[in-house]
Amino acid sequence: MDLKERIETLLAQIDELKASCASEVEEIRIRFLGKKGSITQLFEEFKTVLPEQKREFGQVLNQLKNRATEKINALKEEAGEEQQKTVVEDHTLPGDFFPIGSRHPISLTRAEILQIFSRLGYSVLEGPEIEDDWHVFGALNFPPEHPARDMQDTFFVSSGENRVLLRTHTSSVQVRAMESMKPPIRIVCPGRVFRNEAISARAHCIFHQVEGLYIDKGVSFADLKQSILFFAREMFGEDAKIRLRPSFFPFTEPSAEVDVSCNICKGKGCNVCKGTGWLEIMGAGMVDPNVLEACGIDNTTYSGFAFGMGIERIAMLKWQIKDLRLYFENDIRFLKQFETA
Ligand code: 2NL
Repeated sequence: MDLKERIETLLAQIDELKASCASEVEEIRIRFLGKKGSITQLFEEFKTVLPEQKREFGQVLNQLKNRATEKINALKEEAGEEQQKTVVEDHTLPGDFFPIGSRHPISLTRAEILQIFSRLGYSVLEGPEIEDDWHVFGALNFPPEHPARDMQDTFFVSSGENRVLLRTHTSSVQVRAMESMKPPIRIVCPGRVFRNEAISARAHCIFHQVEGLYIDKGVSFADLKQSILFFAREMFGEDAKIRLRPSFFPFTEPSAEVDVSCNICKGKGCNVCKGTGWLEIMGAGMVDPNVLEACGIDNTTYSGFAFGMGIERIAMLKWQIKDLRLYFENDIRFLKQFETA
């Protein structure tokens, strides 16, 4: 084929070119105009053309190059538009995924506890985390030398006559309620509490409590037992049983430690209940008459019961969480497991 024929063949090829994406256009450009491209090669060969023919061939060669460049630019533009169209118009593409997070096991458990007691007619009451000696210890029948008042257990904000401290239990909220309300009083008090303890798998210096208080005429220990049994069945399933062991708290008399039957081995004994078939869930008792008096409630007319539980502990039993520190680390792999809880 002579030069003229080859130029004509290339011109026909260029008119027919099609491309569906930008990378195909680039391939075409390399094939024709790249360093070793067919048009580039013709320019090499043009150097050997006889001087009298140079004028004629030079013109057609330049025309060929311009046609190729125009065509490639047009294809480029088309491919770009095509790509944009896809993005704008394809409504079947999946949307962007936004992670919505999940509620923390402590808030889930807190909400469930409060919900159960609200069905028994309890109101939810919150109070200050920073307290005075009276509301945390004095009104609750703690003797002046009680070890819980010690520096080792309590965080103090200030010392001296009217020392200010972080509450070690939410009983302080119940003391405030008794001081300001007339019986009947039926409240649950959730909140953060603070103890000066070394952090480990089983202890933390900040944890969460729900305390409950019921004061009226003729409230008895039988009422306490039935209310706690109702709670245990709602929280751990209708087969749940409870067991009360004698205990001591300065603010209740008599006092008890409450166990629930192990919901993992159904009471047979496993490593969670350490072979006993029982798990401790709370402390409880009849409000000490000294506490009622200190809070301005007539202890000859009224009686009441109170109880207190750690939310971390209830959540541990519910989901077999083995280490308290998991609650505070906010490791997304731990938190994600409660997405549907
Ligand atoms: C526990 C034990 C308990 C109370 C808390 C209480 C509050 C008032 C009066 C009397 Cl104002 N008692 N609270 C009673 C018994 C036990 O908590 O082990 N908590 C985690």
